[in-house]
Parts: sequence; C-alpha cells; structure tokens
Amino acid sequence: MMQEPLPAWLSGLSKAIHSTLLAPAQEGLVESSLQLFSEFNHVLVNEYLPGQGIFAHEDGPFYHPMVATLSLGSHTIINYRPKHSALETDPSLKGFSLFIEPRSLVVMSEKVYRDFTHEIEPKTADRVSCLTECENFSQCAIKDFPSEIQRGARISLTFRHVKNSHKLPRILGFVKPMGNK
Ligand SMILES: O=C(O)CCC(=O)C(=O)O
Repeated sequence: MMQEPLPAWLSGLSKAIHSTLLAPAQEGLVESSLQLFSEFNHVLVNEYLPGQGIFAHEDGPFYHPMVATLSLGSHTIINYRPKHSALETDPSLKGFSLFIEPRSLVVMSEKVYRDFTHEIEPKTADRVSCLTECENFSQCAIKDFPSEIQRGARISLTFRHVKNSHKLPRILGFVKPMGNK
C-alpha cells in the first residue's frame, strides 16, 4: 500500500486516540502491541443506516492487531464469535456481544483480533433483552431504555495500522501525464 497523509481533521483525531491508548500500554495496563507502531496510518469510515450491518469477518494479517473504532450517531451491537480454527485449539472460547454506545471507542486487539470474527446484524431496532445480555452492559452510561430502541444512522471511524505501507516517492510528483499534446 502507498501511504498518503491523513486529512488534517482525521490526523488530529488519530493522534489523540493513539496517545490515549499508549499511556496505559506503557504502564503495562493493556497489551503492549500498540507500542510497536507510532501512528495509525489507515482510517475506514463506514455509514450504517437503520437495517444495515456488516457480515461476520476478521480484519486479517494485513493490519497490526490493534484497531480502534470510534462510533458516532446511533448505538449498535457488535457480536464477536470464535473462529473455527481457534475453537480447535481452545474449545472453551465463547462468543460475546458489546453494546456500542454513541461516541464510544472500542479497541480490538491481540486474542480477540486474531481468534474472533465480528459482525453487526442488519437490524432496525434492539430489544432491551439483547442489550442487557451484552458483556459490557453494566458499564454503559445509558441506563433507562424503552422495551425496544430504534437504530438510527451510525458512522464508524476505524483506525488501523497497515503493516507494510510505503510513502509515495517524491519523483512520482513529476511524472508528466501522457496523451495531452
Ligand atoms: O463499524 C464498525 O464498528 C465495524 C467496522 C468493521 O468491522 C470493518 O470495517 O471491518
């Protein structure tokens, strides 16, 4: 992959998230994998309208195994399921779901990154029973729910580090377009 600078509005956000996560890594409070790269160099912006989701997938070996996703707009629920290959090694692995609140940051790293898939079901609303079953429900800021909460539009920004990226050589800036005489 050829690397281009992030736009200014994303660059500031990316640096802020990286340094927020780096401090606990340096103190040994979270896995140290973040210390292996100095910046996020890839940001994916997804928009989900009510009823849209993303099929179960893994992010794969192309990226460093620590990605951070900032959620804007609606809540959602992300389901994490152990991969078949991981279950062969460790049959005790269990799937889980996270309730993703508006303006929250989810960090996926190491074991969950490598051994689990993640997905968002294409739903327009979530029953409160689905929310209370989420692994992080007790830590969530929102406490009062109707029996069902509607999903609105959600925008996610996923910050990643592509392992083998190269800066564009300056010389490419001087290549003359062909065909215009
Ligand atoms: O939108 C999200 O929270 C997840 C995005 C995602 O899984 C992806 O883009 O690969």
